[in-house]
Amino acid sequence: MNIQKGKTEFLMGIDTVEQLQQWLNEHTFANGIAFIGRSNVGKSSLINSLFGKSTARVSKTPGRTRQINIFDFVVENKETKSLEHFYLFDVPGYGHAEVSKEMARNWQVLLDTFFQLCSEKILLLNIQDSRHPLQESDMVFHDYIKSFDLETYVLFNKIDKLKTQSERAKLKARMPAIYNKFKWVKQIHFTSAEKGDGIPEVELSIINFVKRNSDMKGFN
Ligand SMILES: Nc1nc2c(ncn2[C@@H]2O[C@H](COP(=O)(O)OP(=O)(O)OP(=O)(O)O)[C@@H](O)[C@H]2O)c(=O)[nH]1
Ligand SMILES: [Mg+2]
Repeated sequence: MNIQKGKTEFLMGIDTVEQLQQWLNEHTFANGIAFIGRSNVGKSSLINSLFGKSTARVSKTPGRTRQINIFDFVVENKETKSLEHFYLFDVPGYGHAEVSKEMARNWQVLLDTFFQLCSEKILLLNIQDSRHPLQESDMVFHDYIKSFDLETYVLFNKIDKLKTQSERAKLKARMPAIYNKFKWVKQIHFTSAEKGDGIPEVELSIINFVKRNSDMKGFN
C-alpha cells in the first residue's frame, strides 16, 4: 500500500471556531491524521514529503500556518487496486513567541475545539525539533493532549541538522529521558523532511493506522 503522492487535495482552511465546529459535526467519523507541533519544526515540510511536493505551504517565517488546513489524501492497495480516501489536518503550532496574545488565544480555542470534537479515528502526529527535544511548550502540550485519548506518535524532525558527532551524541544521551516522558506515546520516529530519513517508516505507520479503521472491503 502507498500514499498516492500528487493526489492529495486541499479541501479548506479553517480559522474560526464556528467553521471548525460545523465541519467536525458533519464529519463525526472522519478517518485520518493530524500534524501538530511548534511553529517552524517542519510540519508542512513533512506533509509535503509524505503527501506530495506542494501539498502544504512551507515557510521560513515561523507561524505561517494560521489555519487548520484540511486535505483529502488517497491510499492505494496495490494488490486489489482499491483506493480509499482519508483526511489530513495541518494544525497551527503551539508555543509561538512571536504572535500577539490575542492570536495565541484564538489558536488555543481552535485547538480545544479540534481535540474535543474530532473523531477517535484521527491519529495525532506531534512534530518536534530533534535539536531541542522536550521543550517546555512540548511538555505542556503533551500534558494537555494526553487526556483526549487519541493515538499519538512523536516525530523528531530535522535530524539532518545534527551535523557533528557531539550534536548526535547529545540527542542519544537524552533518549532514555525522551522514551520515559513519552511512555504513553505509541511510536517515536526520527525524520528529516529535507533529506528523506525516516519518511518511508512514517508512511507505513500512517497507512497501518488508517487501514485499521477502514471498513472498506479488500482494503485491509
Ligand atoms: N534542514 C532541515 N530543514 C527543515 C526540515 N523540515 C523543515 N525544514 C525547514 O524549516 C522551516 C520551517 O518548515 P515548515 O515546514 O514551514 O514548518 P511548520 O512546522 O509547518 O511551521 P508553521 O507552519 O509556522 O507552524 C523551513 O525553512 C523548512 O525548509 C528538515 O527536516 N531539515
Ligand atoms: Mg506549516
